[in-house]
Order: sequence, then C-alpha cells, then structure tokens
Amino acid sequence: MTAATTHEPDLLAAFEETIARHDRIEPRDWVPERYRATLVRQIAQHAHSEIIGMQPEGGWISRAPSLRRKAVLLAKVQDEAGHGLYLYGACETLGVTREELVERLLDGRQKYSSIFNYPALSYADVGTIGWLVDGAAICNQVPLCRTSYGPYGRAMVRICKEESFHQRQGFELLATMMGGTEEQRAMVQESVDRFWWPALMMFGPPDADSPNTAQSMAWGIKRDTNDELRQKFVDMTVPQARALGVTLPDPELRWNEERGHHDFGEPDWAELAAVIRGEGPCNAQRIAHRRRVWEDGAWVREAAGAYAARPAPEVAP
Ligand code: BYC
Repeated sequence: MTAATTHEPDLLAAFEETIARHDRIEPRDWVPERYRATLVRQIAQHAHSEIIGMQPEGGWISRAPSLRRKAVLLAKVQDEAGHGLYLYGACETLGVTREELVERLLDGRQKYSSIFNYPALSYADVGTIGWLVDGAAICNQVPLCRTSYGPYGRAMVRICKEESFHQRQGFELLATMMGGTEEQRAMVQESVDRFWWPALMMFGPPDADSPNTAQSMAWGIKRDTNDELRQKFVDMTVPQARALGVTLPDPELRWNEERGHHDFGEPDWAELAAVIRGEGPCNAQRIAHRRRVWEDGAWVREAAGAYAARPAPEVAP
C-alpha cells in the first residue's frame, strides 16, 4: 500500500477505474485512506465476530448430548477460529497488526456482531445458531466473495463453503429434535422465538439509518444494502421454517404477491443500538472472556516470536 505523493489525482483516477471495471484492488495498489479505513473496520469487525462467535456454542461442547454431536460441534467451533484467522490475515495486508486489532476490540473501538451478545441457553440453541445465525451470515457473505478488495473476497470464498455446511448441520439438528418428543419440539420453538429478531438485526440498521452503506456500495466493498440482504434472508428462511414445523415469531410475516417477497415486521432498532453500545445481555461477559484468553495466551505468542527471531543455525560444511 503506497502513500499518495505528487501524483495523487492520477492514482485516484486509476483506483476509480479499477472499481468501475469491477476489478480487484490488491495490497500493493494505491487506495484512498478512507477506503483503507473502511475495509479495516469491516474486515476486523468480521474477524472479531468469528472469534467471539465461538463462545456461545463453545460453552456446549462439554455438554453435547452424544459423541456424534460433540464431534460435529467441536469441528464447527474450530472452523470459526479458522475464519477469524483468514480474516485477520486479510486485514493485516492493509497495514495493521493483529495485536493492534485485538487491542481495538478489547478497548471497544471496534465492534463484533450483535448476535453474539445473546446467550445460548439450551442445546436447541446450537441448532438455531447454525440454522439462523450461519444462515444470515451466508446471505451477508456470499456477495462479499465479489467485494472489491482481493484478499477479503478470497477469504470469503472458503468461509462461505464452511458456513453452508454449518447451516445444514444446524437445520439437521433442529429437524432431529422436531422429530423427537413434545418437550424437544418446545425447546426448538422457544429457541427460535429468542433468536429470530436478533438474527434479523445482524444485517445492521435499516438503509435509511446506515451511515456507511452508500459509500461502501460505491466502492464495491458491500454489494447489497442491509435491507436487501435482510429481505433475502427472510425469503430464504420462511420455507425452511415450514419444513421444520416451527413458527417464526412475527404476526406480520406474510407473502406479498405483488412484491414477490415476504412482508415482515420491524425489528426493535433501539435494542440493536443498545447491544452495539455494549448493553446487550452478554457484552461484558464476552469481552471479559476474550481479554482473559488473550492474556493467558501471551506466553504462546512470546514463544512463537522468540523462535521466529532466532538466527538460523550454522550448518557445518
Ligand atoms: N452488530 O452503516 P452500517 C459468523 C455497526 S460471524 C454490531 O450499516 P456497515 C458466525 C457498524 O459496524 C459473521 N455492529 O455499517 C460466527 C457501524 O458501526 P462502526 C458476522 C453493527 O459496516 C460464529 C454502525 O453499526 N458477519 O458468521 O456498512 C458462529 C452502522 O452500521 C451491526 C459480518 O461481520 C451488528 N449487527 O454494515 C456463527 C459481516 N450492524 O463500525 C456464525 C461483515 C451494524 O461505524 N460485516 N453495526 O462503528 C458487514 O457486512 C457489515 O459490517 C454490517 C454493517 C452489515 C454488519
């Protein structure tokens, strides 16, 4: 990433032409500072979400109801760690270090997805998180495979493949429970009731109140608006809910023949704003846990750094 010097207008024109051609921007290309800062903000928030997102489900690994469920959940939570690492790697190509990004998360300058500030209270929540949360993530992330910044788009391709698998495992878990006892069916419904509205909030505020969407769309960072993606998610999820036999907790949800989409109720935007401000049910717990493991892992980073810094051993001729 080279700094603009004497030829900034030429550099800006080249950048804008690349965006207009829908070509990729790569790490060595000159970019306006605001483009770089927007990408760092979004990719870092995404990376933090993957890492913090390990916590609600991770708490159920030791309490999984069978060896098979435990193996599946372990693999899923490990995948989320991998996604975080690809995304931190993509972010580092923009000239920030991972340590700096973690600091910004821990002191509240950077955010992570609001959804992970809600608790996972029952094993049905593991299924609901896979079905609805990974389902919403897929809607959001598939278009990001075509984002204008190369390293972000390429990370998203692999992440999306794994998220699709996660969504299916969540659906399969819920379908199994729905075929079980009355009590199990009630657990699934109760879980869906709690997660439906927070899942809709994952897409961000409505377009009219989203300060970043217009510029991010103009730069090809985002390919769809928050409201477009939310609609896509609702349309995709309604038939799946019907197949499962669960009710989505929205009395205004119905098919609109004219629009060719489902109409649905308004999420509680004041609740989203409060959760983003740090006032959700689990914000303090999530960050305290992240801070604790970051501090506990200091010796690992130190050891890895010390090894990397050692001069190569001399080899006898
Ligand atoms: N939560 O102008 P807007 C996963 C913030 S995890 C928190 O619309 P933008 C998984 C927003 O950052 C995948 N904050 O912003 C892992 C901005 O504040 P700042 C998570 C939110 O960036 C484990 C302000 O509100 N996915 O897959 O254009 C288990 C104004 O918003 C939220 C991603 O991170 C929110 N929900 O659009 C299972 C996708 N919404 O930064 C699954 C990548 C808004 O200016 N991120 N804010 O202080 C994005 O696509 C976009 O950043 C957003 C927001 C759609 C989230």
